[in-house]
Formats: sequence, C-alpha cells, structure tokens
Amino acid sequence: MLIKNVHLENDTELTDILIKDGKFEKIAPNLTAAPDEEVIDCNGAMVLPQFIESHVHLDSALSAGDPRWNISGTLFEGIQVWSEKKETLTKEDVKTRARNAIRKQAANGIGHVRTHVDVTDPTLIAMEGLLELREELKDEVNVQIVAFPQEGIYSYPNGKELMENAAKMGADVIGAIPHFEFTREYGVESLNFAVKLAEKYDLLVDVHCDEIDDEQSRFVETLAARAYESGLKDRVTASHTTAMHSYNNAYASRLFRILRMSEMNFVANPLVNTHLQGRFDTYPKRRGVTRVKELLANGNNVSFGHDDIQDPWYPLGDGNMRDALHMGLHVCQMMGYEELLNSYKIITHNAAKTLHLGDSYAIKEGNPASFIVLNADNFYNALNEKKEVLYNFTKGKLIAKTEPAKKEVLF
Ligand code: 17E
Ligand code: FE2
Repeated sequence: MLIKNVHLENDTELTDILIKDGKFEKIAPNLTAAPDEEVIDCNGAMVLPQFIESHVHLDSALSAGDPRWNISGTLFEGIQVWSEKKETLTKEDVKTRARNAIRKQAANGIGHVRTHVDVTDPTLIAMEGLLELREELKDEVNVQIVAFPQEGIYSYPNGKELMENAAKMGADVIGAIPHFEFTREYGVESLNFAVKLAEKYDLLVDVHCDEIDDEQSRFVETLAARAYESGLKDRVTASHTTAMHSYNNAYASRLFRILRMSEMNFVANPLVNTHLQGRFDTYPKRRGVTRVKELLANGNNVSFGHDDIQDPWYPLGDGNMRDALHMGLHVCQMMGYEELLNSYKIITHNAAKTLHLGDSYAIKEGNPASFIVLNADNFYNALNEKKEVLYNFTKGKLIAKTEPAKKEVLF
C-alpha cells in the first residue's frame, strides 16, 4: 500500500509512505506505486504515530449511572459507587463495556492503551475479563494492564494476595493507591510492597499517587526514592499527583531534586482532576492538576490520560485523547504557539516512553506500520479545527476510518 502526500508529524515538506507486510518499507517523497498497489492520496494531511491512552479505567468505562450517579463529584463518592457496582459485576459485562470503550478509542486514533483494573475484588473478575480482551484485540489495539488496588493494598482484606494473584495471572504493571490507605504508614508500606512485587515479576509500576487536595499527602517523594534506590527508575510512573498542585514552593523545590534523580514518569489527567479536585474548597477553588510544565522543565517525562469514559468518576468522554490534551494545555497554561504545535508529543512520544513501547513506536523504515492520518497540515491546525482522524492503521491493517464532516457556510 502506498500513502501519498503526507506531512510527517509537523514537517512542512510532503512525503510518501510505502507499506509492505505490515511494516514501513520506504518513507520518501515521490514514490511510485507498483501496478496493482493500493494507493491512498492524503492530499497534504499529517501522519502521526497512533495516539496513546496512558491512563484509563476500562473496567468501569461506560457504566455511568449504574447503579447510581455520583452526585457530589468527589473521588470518594466515585469509589463508593464503583464499590456497589462491583458487587454485581460479571465478566461479560466488563468485557462488553471495555470492548465498546476500546472501539471508541480506536475511532479516535488510539492504538495503545494502559488500563488500570481494580483488583480489590475477591473474584478478580474484571482482571480476568481484561486479560481475555487484551488477547482478543491484540491485532488491533495494544492493551497494557495495571493491577490497581482501588480500595487499598493494606486496607482491603487480602489486598496483598489479590495483587500477587493479579501479577501471576498476567498483569503488565503493578499499581497502588497510598493516599487512600487507612494510615500514612500503610501508604508507605503499600509502595514498598508494590515496588518489590514489580521486581519479583519483572513488571512496570504505575501508582495512583496523592490524588487528593491535601498538601500533606506526600507519597510521591517515597515512590521517587524507591524508584531511584531500586534502580527501576523510568519503569515507574506516578499518576495524578494532584496534591503537588497544593504543595508549598519550598517543599516542591526540595521534592523536584529526587523527582529528577528518580527519572520517574508522570501522567496527569486534566479532564478528570479539574472535575474531581477542589470539591472541598469554597473560593478560590484549586484546579488540582499536577505541575506539568515544571515537571517537564525538570526533565521528567509527562503524558496526559483521559482517566475515565462515562463512569462513576466522570460522566463524559468518548475516548478522544485530544479532549484530554485540550483541557491540559489550558489548565497547565501551555498555550505558546510552539507548545501547541508540539503538544501531540504528550499523547504520543511521551506516553510511549511511559508505556515502554521502545523503538518500534516511531514512524521509520522497518518498524510496524502503525500510524494515523489526521486531516490537517500541522498539529496547531488540527487542534484548532478539531480535525478528524481519517485513518487509524495498526501494523498495516486499517482498524478505523472517518469521513470528514462537510460544513457549508451559507452567507
Ligand atoms: N479511581 C481513582 O482512585 N481515581 C480515579 N481518578 C479514578 C478511579 C477514575
Ligand atoms: Fe486513574
């Protein structure tokens, strides 16, 4: 197959892409098609590596309102509503909702998904369902699974055993939730446990860390120290870290030293945390999104996640990373022209680093032909005009396509 006339990322020149046996065979201008080669002329659209959802909860996706809606809009009511839903969960229910969510994500250009799956459930039914789905969809979307202890490792019955069972079943990543444990000590112990478990099974780590407006919630320093001391370093990710929004600057300054040394990745979830945080404030109300700009300047890798698609924590969403990006750029005040133009990296290359996708993610000859075609000549225009993802290819196979909407102005 020959893809003609595209801008590679924000390159101002046009090029062509030849695909053979699911791989990028040749990338160069003015390539000619073989006699019965399929040709797609993209007329100056841009090509990017597939978007990456680096933080989402697919086990709860598309369950909003069941068994009830989250009225307060707090994280804690979300956890309570989900706990009630968990009592009636079936594997088929989890798989159907997660599959539908992944189809929405694919339609919006996503090719890789890191999903947290709640393992504080004695049946581990959601984990079983997602592991099956990871296998069933492996030719379309790459799903990475985090064993996520929503109700705590030390604060939930048999929490440690459930985590270890999830690792044995085939989870890719070990999670934790220190700020939700009964005590600060349990929180610290849960991080020690998570890092040891990841070492034992050779897995990555991704912790829901300090997702609270309490400036005393300081588990990110513990996680960073363990990442540094264990040598796991960039195999460790701190997600949410919203308390960092509220830390005093003197503490943050001291903290950033060990964050840099740790080489840890961060995932901010700007849609969901602007919605969930600040709920105990009157005015001024904190936005509760972590210090993205400062972390990037500190040399730490940061990506954005959507976190939820219509579930007990967040009532909206159709799996479009550009919604998360759009909100994040605003709330983190990253609105310079160059920042906007290059912002796609937050939901592509930066996220690829967090997921440890390696060299195969980049668009280059010899790599798997996984990419999207975006209906704009550069990312600033794509963002501004909410341009469609025309094609989404995984290893040379078209997995989703969109006909551009035709707008007419009648004056
Ligand atoms: N669980 C949690 O602890 N935090 C979140 N933001 C979501 C689930 C969505
Ligand atoms: Fe989350």
